[in-house]
Amino acid sequence: MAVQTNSSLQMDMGQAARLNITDPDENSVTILLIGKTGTGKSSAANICIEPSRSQFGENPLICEKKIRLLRDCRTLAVIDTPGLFHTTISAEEMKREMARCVSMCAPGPHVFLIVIEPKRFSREEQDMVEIIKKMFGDEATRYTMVLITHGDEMEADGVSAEKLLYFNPSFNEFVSKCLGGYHVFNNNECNSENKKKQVNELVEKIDRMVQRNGGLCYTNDMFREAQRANDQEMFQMNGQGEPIGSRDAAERNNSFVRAVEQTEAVGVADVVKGVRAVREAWCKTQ
Ligand SMILES: Nc1nc2c(ncn2[C@@H]2O[C@H](COP(=O)(O)OP(=O)(O)OP(=O)(O)O)[C@@H](O)[C@H]2O)c(=O)[nH]1
Ligand SMILES: [Mg+2]
Repeated sequence: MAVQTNSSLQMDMGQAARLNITDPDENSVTILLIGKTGTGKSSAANICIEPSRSQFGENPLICEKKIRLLRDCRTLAVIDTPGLFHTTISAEEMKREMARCVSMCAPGPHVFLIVIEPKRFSREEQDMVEIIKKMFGDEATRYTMVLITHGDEMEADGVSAEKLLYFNPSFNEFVSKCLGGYHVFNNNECNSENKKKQVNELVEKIDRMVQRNGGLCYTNDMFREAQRANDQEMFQMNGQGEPIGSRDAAERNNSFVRAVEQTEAVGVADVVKGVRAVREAWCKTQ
């Protein structure tokens, strides 16, 4: 039975139990997609997850997580986030969604996949690595990778990623800060074999990066704390696989989520400050 919780965590509960997804570190790959509005995060998430009934991106203002099985029997968990610098979401809503996103990633993501539409690469994106550091801690940069979308348009224009890196020094500088390198996606790809190929290649690159990082996902105390809310939600399902209001209880008992609620509202344009405030408030509770 597929379950939709109020945090948009969707999965097949029977399958999840069989796959032992509560031990995500060894048996799964967790991708956190992050980036500016409209860069292709949800489209890329859909390619990764091979949507059947439901799709990422129906509500662009919430974090969503979906899980699928990889060919080597590991699970691939994909977390899509609202666009940073979104103008229609309030700072409070953004903070809550980022807290949910952290909780969905627990014990931590294997990759912070920064999604870039090359034609719209801007100053804001150049700062993205700093944003990730402020949100998740300095070490997180070792787990960052750039996902360049609109590979179809690049191909039509005869522009390769290598050319972009060669002719655009600020893009080059940005990519070199992401220690996992880059990968190109054509989210408009219709051929299912080609879709699978680009996902398999992405997962291979993530695996190589994780190996370089000692074979573990990125985690820190913040992610571990957030996992408690997630675990409580998972365990407190009723017999039909439906949550029993447990998310609320888990959130009330979770210092990370409480910290989110205690931070002061910030301007919508300054999402970074908002998420940083969440982190600092959480640190004070420790
Ligand atoms: N041609 C082409 N169009 C793409 C590609 N990826 C995304 N798009 C288009 O770009 C638009 C935005 O894509 P989304 O996947 O919704 O972007 P997003 O980052 O999830 O947007 P927000 O959730 O609003 O932040 C859509 O019209 C997509 O069809 C791509 O690789 N090639
Ligand atoms: Mg989206």
